[in-house]
Order: sequence, then C-alpha cells, then structure tokens
Amino acid sequence: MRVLLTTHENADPDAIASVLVLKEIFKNAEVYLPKGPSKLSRNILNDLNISLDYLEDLDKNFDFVIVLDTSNEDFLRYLKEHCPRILVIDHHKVEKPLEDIDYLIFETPSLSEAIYLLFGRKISNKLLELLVYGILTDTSFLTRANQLTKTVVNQILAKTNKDIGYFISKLKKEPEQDVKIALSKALKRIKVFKKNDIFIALTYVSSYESLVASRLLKMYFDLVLVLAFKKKERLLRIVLRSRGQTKAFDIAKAIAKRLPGSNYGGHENAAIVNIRLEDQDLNKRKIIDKYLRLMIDVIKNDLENDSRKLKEITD
Ligand SMILES: [Mn+2]
Repeated sequence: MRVLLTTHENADPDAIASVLVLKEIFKNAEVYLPKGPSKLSRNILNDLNISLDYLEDLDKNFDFVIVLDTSNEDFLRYLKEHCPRILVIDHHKVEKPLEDIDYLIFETPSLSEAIYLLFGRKISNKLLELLVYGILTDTSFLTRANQLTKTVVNQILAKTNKDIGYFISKLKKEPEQDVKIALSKALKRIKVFKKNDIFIALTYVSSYESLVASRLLKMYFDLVLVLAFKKKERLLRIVLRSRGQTKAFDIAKAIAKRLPGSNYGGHENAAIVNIRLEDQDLNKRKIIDKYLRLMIDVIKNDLENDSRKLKEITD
C-alpha cells in the first residue's frame, strides 16, 4: 500500500514534528510538503541533524494519505484527486467535515502533544525534541498550553534529559533582526480601537505576521489582527490572536463569511484567514486599504453583543 503523509504549506514545527513521528512509524510512507518546511522548521531540523526527503509536487497516486495539522478544504479536495482514502489528524476546528474523509480531531493546543499521547513510547529522542519545538511554537511558548500540554512537556523533558530553557533559547535565536524590523513597521502602522474595556490592535506587515500578532497580544491587547500581503503568492493573510472573552476564531469566521473564496481556521484564541487574490490588480496600497476597512467594519459590527461604539484611540 502506498502511504502518503502530508501537511499544510510552509510546514511549521508542529506540522513537521507530527509528520516525522508518523514517518518513523510508517517507514515506507512518502512525505509531501507543499512549499517545503518553513524557515523556522528548516533551522530546527538542521540543528537536530534531521534530514527529510519529501515531494514538492504530487505527481503520482497513493492508496492512503494521512493529512496532519491542516483541515484546509481546498487542499483536501486536491488530495482526493490523487488518493482514494484520506485521514485527517488535526487539532484545528473542523466546521464542515467533507464527505468520504475520515477525521481524527484533538482539542489540544498543539498537534504535537496529541501525537505524543498516541505514540509516545515508540518515539525516538530526536523526534521527542522536535515535538517540544512543535508544542512551544503552537502554544506561543506555553501561554496557550493547558495542564495536559504541560504534563506532556514534562514527560518529554524527563526522557530527553533537557530543560525547557534549552528549547526556548534555541527558538529565541530566530532571525531577531528581521522580526524587529517587521515589529517596528507593525507598530508604526498600528490602529488601536477600544470597545468597552477591550483593546483591539490592527496593523499590517509583509512577513512574520504570526510572530508580530503574538508579540502585540503580549503587550496588553485583547484582540490583535495582523494583515499580511504576499504579493508573490497572490495571497492575503489575516492572523488573529485574542484572550479573554473575545474570540479570534469568531472574528476570523465573520471576516471569511464576507469574502467568498477565502478560507479560515484555527482555534478559539489563534486563528487565520487566507484570501486568494485572483484576477485582481495587485496594487499594494489599494488592497491593504480595502481589507483594513473590511476588518474594521467586522470588528465594529460583529464583535459580540455590545451596543457601545467602537472608538479609535490612535486617530
Ligand atoms: Mn498545529
């Protein structure tokens, strides 16, 4: 049986760790990584001295495909063309399961911890370390972790004989300069709104949108929306982060509802909307203005049951 393991584009550490653990179990399985691993994932794989062969295009058929860490409907439909049986193993909310596809969905902050709970005893030490990176990055350094996540992390640390600071310092060694530049631009462009006691930040960058969103949330905001325009990929991405009673996922859903052809996903407090920019003129200024206005309109009108006005503070 030809088995394929795959995940989302620019696979992040959570996705890569999950794929590699399954690859350790299904030794003959092939791996398909659309657009390859993310930059951060590549750095971590290098550091752990793990080499990974993968397909960048799907040019043959498989009997069975296991899709990890992604429930993107378009991607699943595409995979159906090459594979009759699909199993999705994920921790993102699935709003509308597709027919003929099997789902195994965990309500865990990272997929890596679920993979550990499934296969923990069989996983090699190197991949256990990779799972820690997956957990740390998917939970913003454990700020979105729950008790079970922490139990899993402690078990892995005991097995690998490393402390959490070791993994955190490796991750923090990221391209700090580039991140600072992206953050500086995000801060200059920031619009801050207030609705009751909720502080909302809205801004845009062209890279590091997830990192920027997480950093802003940590400052004092309750809801953060970061728009990223990816001209080369003809893609617009909105990264949302929240805490307290405001839910990033609900706002992502409300935005996507107004944009046919977009897709969204994530969790209560960390969500994303992807908008494909087909057949449009790609004038950066126009596009950014248009979507910023739309985002403001959504938070104005769809932010739950509160009749009090949204007020821009940075105006
Ligand atoms: Mn994940």
